[in-house]
Amino acid sequence: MRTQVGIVGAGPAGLLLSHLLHLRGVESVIVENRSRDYIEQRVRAGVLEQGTVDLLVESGAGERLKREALVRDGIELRFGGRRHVLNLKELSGGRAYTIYAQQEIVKDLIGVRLAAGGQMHFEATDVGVHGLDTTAPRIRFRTDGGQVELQCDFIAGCDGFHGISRPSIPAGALTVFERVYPFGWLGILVDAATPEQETVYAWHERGFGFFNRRSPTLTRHFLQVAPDEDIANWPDERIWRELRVRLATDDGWQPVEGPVLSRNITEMRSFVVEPMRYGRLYLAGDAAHIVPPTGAKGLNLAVADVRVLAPALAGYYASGRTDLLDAYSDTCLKRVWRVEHFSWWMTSMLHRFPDDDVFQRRLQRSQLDYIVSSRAAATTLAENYVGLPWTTAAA
Ligand code: RFL
Repeated sequence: MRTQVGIVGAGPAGLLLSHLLHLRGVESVIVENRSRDYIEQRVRAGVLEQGTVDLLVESGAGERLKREALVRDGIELRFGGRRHVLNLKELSGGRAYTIYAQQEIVKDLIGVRLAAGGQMHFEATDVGVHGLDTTAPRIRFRTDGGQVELQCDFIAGCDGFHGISRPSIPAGALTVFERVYPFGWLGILVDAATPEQETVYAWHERGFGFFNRRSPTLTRHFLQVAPDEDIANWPDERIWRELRVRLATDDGWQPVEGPVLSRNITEMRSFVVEPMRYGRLYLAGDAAHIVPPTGAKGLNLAVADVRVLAPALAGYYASGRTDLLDAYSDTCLKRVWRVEHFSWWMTSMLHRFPDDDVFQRRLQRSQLDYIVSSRAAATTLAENYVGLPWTTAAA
């Protein structure tokens, strides 16, 4: 089997890359180790930057998103019993953010790929990448039909943080930058709509709390918990009780309760590898970098990577140029580090750290007070949250 670009992983990065390459006349094959059903149900991100939405719509993958997504102008910072709404759209000169679940993007992208005759192998096992430093890299995997060797010109490693692409690069060829946070997030998806329009971020002595409306009928809540917390210790009643305490307002806010449709605990990590390339393997999305979800950036960054990679690969096929491919890693890393900083900053400001003393808590409160009282400080948060403009034109 042969293709131009072999893609490992059918998450947002791999699927969107395949779609953008197709629009530019470049052929690709996706190899995914989970079932289609599994990846179409996996609950993860929900907050999309303006640029992510624009790219999905312009590329023809945003029809349902345009109809169903919730466009939001502001967020609320909640602390000291008070609500502080920041109008991000006004602060950022007209850019908004959009709520549309990651699994819906995955469904939409699989739909457009299948409609265009795209090749995707789900439930592949023993996936491996080989010959990365040659001009003939290969993806080997096993399907129901037996062992397959996919010969490629290039491989895109879009297989997330736990995938096989990054670990296939020889030790010493990559530099790793990492920070693991001493807490996790317990997330629930609830079958009930909250009246609040804004995404709410709460600072509280007992730890961080969050919720936003995911759709006209669903709400997503997060609570900071210990990193090794056992989810069995969190029956519904305890979750609701904790949300009531951490998100309490002087005017008597109460969560809108409903059946809990899913629950999980996520670790919190910042992680970057440099460079995002080895030979003919290009890493994109969570395979190359992770941010704690406080800034709502991981999926957006995955989209930003493939927005650079697709035209770089297409430029190679159109005219043999390699300068865009050579610049890929440096181009992406500029945005990656901006987003790493923003995500670390939001996380540090809003969470309770085990070794925090009273001094540290006062500093956090001062920072929050400053954001909700200074237009300059609020603008910094706003323009990062809705997403800084792309700095490179898509060639
Ligand atoms: P993904 O989505 O992990 O997709 C990787 C795909 O590769 C497959 N795979 C393999 N395939 C073949 N062979 C192997 N050996 C393989 N190993 C893995 C996997 O099955 C999967 O299908 O990576 P990608 O495409 O880079 O996308 C990244 C995003 O998924 C991630 O950054 C976001 O979910 C992060 N995130 C958020 N990002 C946002 O932009 N906005 C948000 O509001 C937001 N909220 C969140 C989040 C992540 C969270 N968790 C669960 C980590 C909230 C949470 C709680």
